[in-house]
Amino acid sequence: MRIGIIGLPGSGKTTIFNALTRGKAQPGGYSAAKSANVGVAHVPDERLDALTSLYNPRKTTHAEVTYVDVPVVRGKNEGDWLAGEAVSQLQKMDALLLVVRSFKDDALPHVLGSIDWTRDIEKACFDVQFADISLIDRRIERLNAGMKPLKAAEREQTQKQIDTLRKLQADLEAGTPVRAREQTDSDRRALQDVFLLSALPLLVAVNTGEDGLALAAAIEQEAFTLLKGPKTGAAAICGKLEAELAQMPPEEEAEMRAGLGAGESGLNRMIKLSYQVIGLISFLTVGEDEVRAWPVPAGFSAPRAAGRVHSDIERGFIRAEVVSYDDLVAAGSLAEARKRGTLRQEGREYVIKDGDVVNFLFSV
Ligand SMILES: Nc1nc2c(ncn2[C@@H]2O[C@H](COP(=O)(O)OP(=O)(O)OP(=O)(O)O)[C@@H](O)[C@H]2O)c(=O)[nH]1
Ligand SMILES: [Mg+2]
Repeated sequence: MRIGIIGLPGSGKTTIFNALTRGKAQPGGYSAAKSANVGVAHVPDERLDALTSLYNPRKTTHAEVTYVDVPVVRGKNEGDWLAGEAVSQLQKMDALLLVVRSFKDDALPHVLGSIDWTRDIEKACFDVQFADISLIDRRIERLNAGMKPLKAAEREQTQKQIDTLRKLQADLEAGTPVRAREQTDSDRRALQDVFLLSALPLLVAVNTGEDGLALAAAIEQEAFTLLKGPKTGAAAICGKLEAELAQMPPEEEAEMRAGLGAGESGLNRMIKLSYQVIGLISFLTVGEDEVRAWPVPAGFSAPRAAGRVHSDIERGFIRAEVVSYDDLVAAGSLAEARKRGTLRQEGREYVIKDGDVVNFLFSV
């Protein structure tokens, strides 16, 4: 799970990257970094905290999300930022995180001359869709070039693919990102080997100054309305403050947060959203050694989920003992849950749900 961070030059991408991953990448100076910054964030999960108190394990392991801070291109125009190498790096991501600037700082001029984060969202979406239109053009050129030696039936297939791509392109030109479409089978086939950026889930981090803290809910609502569509999400994050908090020892950080009087941080909301828009859920395992959250795509069967723990467990899968997190906490232990009948035996067909506490039985 890799999420690519994008946004206009100077919007605060590297600052937010540092906040999300507790990283120490150098912000400022127009993409000081020549290569991408890559870092990992732990997905906050209150259930893990509660299970850790219950089991007192040697180790607690959170699910993780990887963030990639892709350096933007400085083009001829101030607004050019998405081109060439940046596009090919982003094509490998599972989702995009767009950072837009809403903090005010007279010492740092905005590349478009004024602070207007909703305009920046619209511009970025336009630029992403424009990049996709070019990617489709190139794909169609290549398909056309390869037509000649094909047999009639193959040629017809390729022509169908080109027609579908043209349709996608027309929609992009009309402002509809690929993610907002109901995808047909022929869409899926045509998209298989052209990785379009607007097909990826899109998150927006509105980078506010400290005065944005009180407005977070309103900002998020406004961003949400603007994005509409499925596979999108938004959080207001005070980038600079969060990047500083991320460098503090945990106790000091907690004290500072309490002092600020804010509820859950935008940062936590963003990490959770990142996890959700990619379509991941967590199942949990417990024990004296380790309490752990395991990320799996929604819809995974029990044996496939078991394969994430170890391939042997998938191969030798017998059954899974499953209790929901709530039922386990209510019972206080697996043994008590078993007595109460809330611990169930599930077979190969069982679809793992978010918050399932699972013990796999297997033999190899
Ligand atoms: N006052 C204030 N300054 C910020 C905030 N977030 C970022 N900055 C500053 O804005 C400048 C640009 O931030 P970066 O994080 O480097 O932005 P970026 O998007 O990575 O920039 P490029 O990689 O050059 O495109 C830096 O000087 C940051 O310290 C904020 O919330 N408040
Ligand atoms: Mg940067």
